[in-house]
Parts: sequence; structure tokens; C-alpha cells
Amino acid sequence: MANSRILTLNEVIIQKQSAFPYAKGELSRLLMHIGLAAKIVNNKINKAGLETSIIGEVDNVNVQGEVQQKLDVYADEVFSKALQASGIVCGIASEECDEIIVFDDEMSKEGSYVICMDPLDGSSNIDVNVSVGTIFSIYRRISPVGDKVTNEDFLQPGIKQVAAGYIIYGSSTMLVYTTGLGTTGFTYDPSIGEFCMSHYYMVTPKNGQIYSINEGNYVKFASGVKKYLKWCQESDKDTGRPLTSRYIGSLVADFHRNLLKGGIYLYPKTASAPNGKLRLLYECNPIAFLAEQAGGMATDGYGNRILEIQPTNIHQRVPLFVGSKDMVEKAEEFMRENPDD
Ligand code: AHM
Ligand code: MG
Repeated sequence: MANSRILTLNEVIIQKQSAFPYAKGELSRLLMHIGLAAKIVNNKINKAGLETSIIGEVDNVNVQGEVQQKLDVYADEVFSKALQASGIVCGIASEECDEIIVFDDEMSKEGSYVICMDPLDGSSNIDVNVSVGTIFSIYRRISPVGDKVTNEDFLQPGIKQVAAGYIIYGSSTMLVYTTGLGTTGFTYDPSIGEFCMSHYYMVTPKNGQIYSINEGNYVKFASGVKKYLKWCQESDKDTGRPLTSRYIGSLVADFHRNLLKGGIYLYPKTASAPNGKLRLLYECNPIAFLAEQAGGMATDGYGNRILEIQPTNIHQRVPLFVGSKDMVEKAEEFMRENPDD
């Protein structure tokens, strides 16, 4: 009988290395460093209720005289340090920092990759013990190796991503990533301290039963979104409606559930947020890459594929419609037939 031992993240990365477009082993090492940072952050998140120093305000000093640190700042530091230590990354764009972080030590300047990341997405859910995530997106730099990175290295459309993924800190912790050869999921086994492959080739259902949106914004939505939501809520046996509404308020968790079960996640523009809320570089692009690699679809609701949008700003926002292909197409149809007032 063949050896059926579960493979760890590092083992799978090494096995798949030869299929990477630039098979020098650098991207493999980079993904391993991300896995390591994920374990450190996971460990801290699991103590969120116990270690009061990781909840509360930044700049506060606790009774031991230590500076209190919000978990999203902590996660940002852990991932930044791990990525710099890899020696392969020359810079980072993070939700936590206004400007790009340039790694200008001699080793990092020789690095070929830049990373866009949201170190702790949905962090308002931390204090109430609800799932949060880390999202990352990896590009090859455009500027010459040896130079300092510039904003242009980060302002590449999503189709140029060489890898992307997320970590979901949920009822179990999972790392899901793609290098453009399908979407693969690993579940963290705390007893051995390893991410173990649990979802080899993730394929999202073509259609689903779940829609996820913050309906509190209903009155501010465009009429296409309003009419689509009403359609989701109508009864129709043939199309399996009414659909089920599920919204956690952590993009990673909402997307992960819909990826597995089939569904659509929408963060459309609203009257007060003309580009929606989510960020193109470190939220929408990596999620769109993972969705497409699992057979799903991601657009801005107006016929534009997320991965083809040319970014102009590292913190740019974009509306997001992502999930099962038939569901995204249906929502797009409502948007086309009900142009904005
Ligand atoms: P954050 O990066 O500040 O955590 O915001 C992003 C989060 C997403 O995870 C989530 O889907 C969305 O914001 C929820 O926003 P809202 O509360 O407006 O529904
Ligand atoms: Mg976020």
C-alpha cells in the first residue's frame, strides 16, 4: 500500500517547486516563511482572551510597564520580520502602513519579490472570539534587482501575482494558497506544530445557496444590488430560492465558507463609499486569484475582472463580487439591467 501519511505544507511546497515558473526555490522558501509567521500569529491569537496586552489600544502601557499592542500591529510586525528574514523579499505594502516598507539591507535588495498583505483582516472580530484572517499577495518586482523597490513594483494588476493566499484563524487554523496551479488548503495540527494538507485541489461549487453582504448598508446600495438581494430572498423551487444569508464581517471567513459550500460575497459601492470598502492590492486581488483558481469568479460588479484592474494607489479600494461563477454572473446581470440612478 502506498504511503498515505499526511503531507505538511513544507513538503508539498518542495514537491511542487519544479512546477513554479521560476524554479530556484525562492518562492518555496518565501511560502515557508509565511507559514512560520502564521504559526506565531496563530499562537498569539489563541491567547487573545488571556493576554490582555494584545487587546486594547496601541500606545497604552500595561501594569508590567510593557507597551500594549493591538493584535493587528503585532501580526504586521511578525509577518514583516519573517518576510525580511527570508532575504527574498525587497519590500512590503501592508494595510497597517501608509507607505510601502522598503527593505534596503544588502540581502533584501537582491530579493526578487514584493508582498502586499493585510496582516489581520477583520480584526474588530478579535475581541469577540470570531474568525479573523491574514491575506497575502506575491509579485515579482519590476525594478532592477539590487535597487530599492518603488511604488511601481506594487502597482501591478492581479493577473501578475505569482502566488496568493490567506490564513484563517477559525475553529481550526488553515492556510490556503495558490501559485496559479489550483487552490490548496492546509489545516494546522497544533500537536505537531505543522500545517498539514487537508484540501488538495479546492473546487468551489458552480452555484450555491449562500449570499454574504452587509445588509445594514441596503439603503445606500445601487438599485442593481437591491434588486439582486430581493431576487435572492424570493421563493422559487426551480432555482433553490430563497437563498441563505450569512455574514461574519471577516472577508477571509466569509470567503472561505463560500469557497467550500458555494456562495457569493459582495462588498459593493455605496452612496457614501463610491469604491466600496475593500482594498484592491491586499484584499481583493489575492481573494480573486484564489477564487478563480478554484473555478470561481471575481468582478467589481460592473463587468470588470478584479485581476485585470490596473492599480494606481497602494491602498486603492474597489467593489468586490466574488464566489461561485453562476452567482457572480447572476449578480452582474442585475447590475447591467439596472444601471445606477
Ligand atoms: P479591515 O481590513 O479593517 O478588517 O476591514 C475589512 C473587513 C473585511 O474583512 C470584512 O468583510 C469587511 O471589512 C466588513 O466590513 P463591514 O463591517 O462594513 O461590513
Ligand atoms: Mg482588511
